[in-house]
Amino acid sequence: MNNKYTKYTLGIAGLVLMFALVFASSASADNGKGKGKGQDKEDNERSSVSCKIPWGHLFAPGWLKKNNAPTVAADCSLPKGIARLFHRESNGGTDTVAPSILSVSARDITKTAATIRVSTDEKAKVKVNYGTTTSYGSTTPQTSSFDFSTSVSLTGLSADTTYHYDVVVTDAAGNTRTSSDYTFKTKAASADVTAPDFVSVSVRDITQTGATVRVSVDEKATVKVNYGTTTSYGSTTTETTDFKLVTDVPLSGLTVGTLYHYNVVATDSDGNSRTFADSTFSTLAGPASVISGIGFSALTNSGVTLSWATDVNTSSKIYYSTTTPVNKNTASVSSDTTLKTAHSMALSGLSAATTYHFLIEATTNGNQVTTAPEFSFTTAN
Ligand SMILES: [Ca+2]
Ligand SMILES: [Ca+2]
Repeated sequence: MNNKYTKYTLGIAGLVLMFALVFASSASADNGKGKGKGQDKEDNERSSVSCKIPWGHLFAPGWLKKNNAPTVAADCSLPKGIARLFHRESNGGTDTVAPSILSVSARDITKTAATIRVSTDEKAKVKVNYGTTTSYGSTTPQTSSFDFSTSVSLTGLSADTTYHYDVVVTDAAGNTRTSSDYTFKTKAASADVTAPDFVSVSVRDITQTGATVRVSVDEKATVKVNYGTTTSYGSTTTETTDFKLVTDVPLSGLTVGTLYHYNVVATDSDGNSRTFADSTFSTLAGPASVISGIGFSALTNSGVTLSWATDVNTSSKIYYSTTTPVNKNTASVSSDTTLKTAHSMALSGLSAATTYHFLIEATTNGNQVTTAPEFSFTTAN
């Protein structure tokens, strides 16, 4: 047999034997309550053991219990699961070991912000000290939950600047460790000073109470829409958060059958903004009303009461004049803005023995206007 192969086989056999011994030892420790003199001696020896102890031991929770208070060098990096066992089950259940910091990195670095990612070997809360020198000067609030991996955002930074930072990790038992100093550099102020230009702006999917504004720009941008019934607008959509070439902005809660003014503001990722000129669209009108049952009563030499019905609630106007046909632009007008279906309106101050022509106009809350055919009456002598 090849000599090397023999050695290899023996090595494997030795490892298997070691594991067998380790697990047998942990099993007996779990079952046995008492300890002999020799056992105390072994505890003392093991209590100064470092993370360089044979790694097989670390996989046996019973061994950790049995050896009561083994210490691991503070900067020992242990696999997460093992570290958890170690920290919980050492020292008679009291955790006196600060979390080890497995990794620290700065990512998502922009001109004014960065995210510090911290990984620890046990769950920890994290805070970050940072500043332009190793004296730092700023500290984030400690994170609120204990985690193996934690991200901390730094904001309000200056562009093109080197920042120093360290991280402070604290476990649930209050053990704290502070990392060494790290640095990152924020991005330089951008050379892009050109606002996005509009390729097209259109309104689609118009309903009685809503519409969608589609904005197409020549570079990726966020968008918001100012809108209202006048060029003063009065309402503004929440600015979108995705930088896109084409963005649909839905408008809702609009009034039926109403002309709306709007403009669009597009902003690129460097904060350059451009506003599209004022435009308009009208929401769809609701169904028109039907006017019926026109009659008059209380006819005197100076007045009359007109009555009629509409099939849906409407406001109303009566246009009247002594000439025919009645011209809405020049006729006298009497208005009732109350929305209702049964209408009655008194006209007064009329001339005696005079024929008046009138038009009844009904307007729904959807701004659909219906005008009844022209009728007339003659006041008394
Ligand atoms: Ca700990
Ligand atoms: Ca730009």
